[in-house]
Amino acid sequence: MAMLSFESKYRVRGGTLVGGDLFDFWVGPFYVGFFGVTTLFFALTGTLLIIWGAAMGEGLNGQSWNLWQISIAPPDLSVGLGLAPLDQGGLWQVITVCAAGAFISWMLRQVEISRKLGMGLHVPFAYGVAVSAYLTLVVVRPILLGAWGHGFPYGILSHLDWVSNVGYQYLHFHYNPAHMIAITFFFACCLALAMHGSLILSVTNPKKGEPVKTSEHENAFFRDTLGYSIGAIGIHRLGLWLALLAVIFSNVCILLSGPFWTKGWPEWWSWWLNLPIWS
Ligand code: UQ1
Repeated sequence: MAMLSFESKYRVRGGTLVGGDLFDFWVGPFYVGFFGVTTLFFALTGTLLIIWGAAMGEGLNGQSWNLWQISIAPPDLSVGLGLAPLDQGGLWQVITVCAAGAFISWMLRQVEISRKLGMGLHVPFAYGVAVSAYLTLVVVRPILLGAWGHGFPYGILSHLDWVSNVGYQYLHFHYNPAHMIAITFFFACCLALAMHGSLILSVTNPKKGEPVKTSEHENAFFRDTLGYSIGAIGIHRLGLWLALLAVIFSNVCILLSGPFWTKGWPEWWSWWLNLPIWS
């Protein structure tokens, strides 16, 4: 693949965490590195195992090769935190190791590339928060509950069923306070991106013949509308935190459900009715 003229300037040696110079090279546009190799290994192995599981007829209703119904289920709750035979949830366990291995390898490859370029580690950090959501669901919460069977099944429809079932187990999941906060951050994140995206496109799209507008225009617009401008770097800090907090509170909301609260979430709010001020 052709290299862009400026690319060679950034193809510098070093910054690796593992392997020294051994994997410090590119294949076409892609940086390899030790963690590029491990990402590829785990991702390929995990994917092939899912396909193998589908071929073994692990799907819902015993159907395989129906894309919607293909599902690799975790072991029965009775297995606890032990290892299960491959056809009884063991495959799910191996695939989970592959997925975690691939996600963490990808993050560490981002760290190596950031170090190579002398950048901050914000990208791997943000990506790591996304990975934490997966690990919370299939590793941390199952361990706290004492069984791998609490993880979600790997299938398009089956994982939706899992979300629905776990939700109804707590009667009305929207009463989960951490769920409420997470949703608030998700919505605020969408609002911030819509405001920022529209603002940037508006200043870079002036009337014909006029020059592109400046950051002064951006500040002036929001000072005129809201009385406040958060600034060019500020909006990116805000956006990143809104996104990260959405995921972090999602982790909290599902970790509370089961390990720390087993009743319906609507009942949690009885602390309000039980306040002594009402008597
Ligand atoms: C903003 O104030 C700002 O600074 C000029 C931006 O930078 C380009 C923005 O994108 C947005 C959306 C705002 C407005 C945001 C708030 C929180 C007032």
